[in-house]
Parts: sequence; structure tokens; C-alpha cells
Amino acid sequence: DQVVISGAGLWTPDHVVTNEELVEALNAYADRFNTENALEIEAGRLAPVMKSDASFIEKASGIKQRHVYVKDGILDINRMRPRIVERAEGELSHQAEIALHAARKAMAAANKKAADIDAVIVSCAYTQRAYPAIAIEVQDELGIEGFGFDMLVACSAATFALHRAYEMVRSGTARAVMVINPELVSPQINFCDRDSHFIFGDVATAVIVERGDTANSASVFDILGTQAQTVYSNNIRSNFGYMSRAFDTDPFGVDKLFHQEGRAVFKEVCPMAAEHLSGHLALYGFEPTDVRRWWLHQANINMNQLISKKLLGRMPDNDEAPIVLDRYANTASAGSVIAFSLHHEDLESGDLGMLCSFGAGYSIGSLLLRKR
Ligand code: CO8
Repeated sequence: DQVVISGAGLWTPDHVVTNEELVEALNAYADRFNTENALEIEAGRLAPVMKSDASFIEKASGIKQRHVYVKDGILDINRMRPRIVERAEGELSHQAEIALHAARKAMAAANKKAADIDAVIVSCAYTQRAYPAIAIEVQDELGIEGFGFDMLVACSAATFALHRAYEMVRSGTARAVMVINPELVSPQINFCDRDSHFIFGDVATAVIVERGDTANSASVFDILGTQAQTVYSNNIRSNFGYMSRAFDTDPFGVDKLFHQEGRAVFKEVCPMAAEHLSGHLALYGFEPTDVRRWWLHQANINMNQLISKKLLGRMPDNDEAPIVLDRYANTASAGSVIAFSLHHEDLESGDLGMLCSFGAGYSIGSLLLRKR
């Protein structure tokens, strides 16, 4: 009754926004805002818009650029958000479209047809609507019989969905499960805020989880075990939700967008993640030094280095703990799956790997994998 990961798919949006482009737009916006509101700012009744700095961004985060689904509008100082055309109800939704790109790649990698798959989970930081589930739309497009559902766990949406897929296959509910993470997060970024305008990018990832005895792809990983942990924190929040319409506050206010206490998150999450990972390994009689590859959550390079240092007692190299956030930025839950997608084919039979997410919630999720 071994459960395996037999294929992964990665879809990267065509459009790139560099740190320099983002900073130029925010600084032009800040200049205009601060000039137009000089009197109010001077009197202390309005806060100035603070300017950003590309070298700060790279040093503080490791991010050099991000891919976005739609670039138009993001750098327009009269808009400061992507311009995405709403589609009619009969058309394929934006999020289902990017989910499908990744799903088809994962099916090809795992050597699976629609008829081999019994369930679809779409799991990400935001879904573009409440219902019908994006997963059911994707299931229909792919011609998969069975069932689908959406789930939201912010940064740990991908790992927590893989956990559910593992349980579904293990219990016999499904022969194979498609887990998709269409992280279309750019509409939730406050591009006017220097603290967070640089953090995120869009992407879609997908993974096939199936029974070990049906797996027939080039790269198969046994799932040795899954572990999860959540601890409530207000330090990373988005207050956007279906209640906004009823509140007598601005339904588009900045508190409805991603905001965080980045320093506090850094301090609190790093030790939690390191302890979680060593605890997960200890359950199976392994030490951190037994792990050949770490596919870590991609939020901040300094965070990953600190966690790895706590685990290994030294800095890992890019072969042990690949970093993808220089190119992709933080892609909410998909970061560790991007790292897995791009860096798993070289592993040898018996090599151990750890896939792990950590972030908003707080939430931590991990899967201990072994190459067949
Ligand atoms: N340019 C210039 N200066 C800046 C900028 C900027 N862009 N941004 C901040 N500064 C200033 C600050 O204002 C501060 O000034 P002062 O000292 O005068 O107050 C100074 O630089 C130092 O700021 P920080 O202390 O905040 O700088 P840090 O070194 O801590 O770096 C980071 C900031 C990069 C945010 C860092 O704290 C970090 O990465 N923390 C961890 C964050 C994290 O992991 N968050 C989880 C993200 S949530 C997630 O992954 C998924 C959520 C769901 C998706 C949402 C999609 C939209």
C-alpha cells in the first residue's frame, strides 16, 4: 500500500517584472502622491508613501524578479494593480486556465491519462470565486471522472493538499489524485506598499499522487510520511472575504490585501520550521544530514539559510537546498513544489528528500520522500 509521487508539472507565466521596474513605478507613484498631499502629510494627518529600493529588496529577500499572469496595469501609476479582463460565466476561468497548464504537464510527467485519475484538488492561497469549485471546472476540462474540491491553506496549501491526496490513495478512496496549486496572487498585492510590493509572483504547479503499484513514470518518489502543524498568528493576514460587502468599511481597503509583520514572521517561523523538520525526520529514525535534498518553502533566502543552518549546522549549497525565489519570488504555497519540479530528476535510488512549506497561519507542512 505504498503511496508515491509520480510526476510534477510547472507552468511559468510569460511576463516578468524586475525589481527595478517595480521600484521605478512605486517611487513615481510615491512622488506624485506625496506632492499632491504635501499639506496633509506636513500636518501629520496623512502618512507619506515610502519609496522602495531594488538593492534592499534583493538583499532582504533574495528576490530578483517575479513572473506575473498579467503585467499590464501593475507598473501604471494611475492603477498599481494588474488589469485582468473578467470572463463570462460560460468561459474558462483565469485560475482554471493556469491550473490546466500545470495539470497537463504533471499528467505527461506521471504518464497518466484522465481515466487513471479519480480526484482533483485545487489548493492555493486564494480562489477567484467561492463556487463552483475551480477543481470541478478543471476536472471537467480534463475529462476526469470522480470528484474535485478546492482548499485554502495560504503558504501550506500545496503540502496540506498533498497530505490529503496521500490519505485518499492510502485509504482506497482514489487510485490517483491530481493536486494543483494555481497561485494567481498578483491581484492581492499592494503595489503601493514598499514593505510588500516585491514579495510575490504568479505560477501554477501540479503533482500526481498515486498507488506505488500503478506508477510507471521515469521518476517515482515513495512518500514515507507526512507531518503538519498550525499555530494561530495575526502576523500575516488578508482580510478580504465575502463579508466585506456587509461591513461599513472600504471593501477595497489596504487591510483587504496581503500585509504582514515580516520581522516577527521571520523570527517566529524559522525556529518552528527547523524543529518541525528535525522532529519529522526523527520519527523515521533519520537525521537532517541523511537528507539528500531539501525542497523548502520559498519566501526569503535568509530564512531558508537560517533554517538549513539550524538543521545542518552549516550553510547548504544550491544542490542540497535549491533556491528558486530569485527568479519566481514567493509564490505562496507553490514555491517548494517549483523547487521539486526543477530539481528532482538527478536524485538516485534511495536518496531522501524533504518537501516543506512554512508561513501564514502559521502553518507548516512536510513530506518525507525517497527516490525509488
Ligand atoms: N525598500 C527600501 N526600504 C524598505 C523596503 C523597500 N522595499 N521595505 C522595507 N524597507 C525598510 C523598512 O521600512 C525598515 O525601515 P525602518 O528600519 O526605518 O523601519 C527597514 O527597511 C528594514 O525593514 P524590515 O525589518 O522589514 O526588513 P527585513 O530585513 O526584515 O526584510 C522581509 C523584510 C523581506 C519582508 C523579511 O522580513 C521577510 O521575508 N520575512 C519573512 C516573511 C515571510 O516569510 N512571510 C510569509 C509571507 S506569506 C506567504 O508566503 C503566503 C501568503 C499568501 C500569499 C499572499 C499573496 C499576495
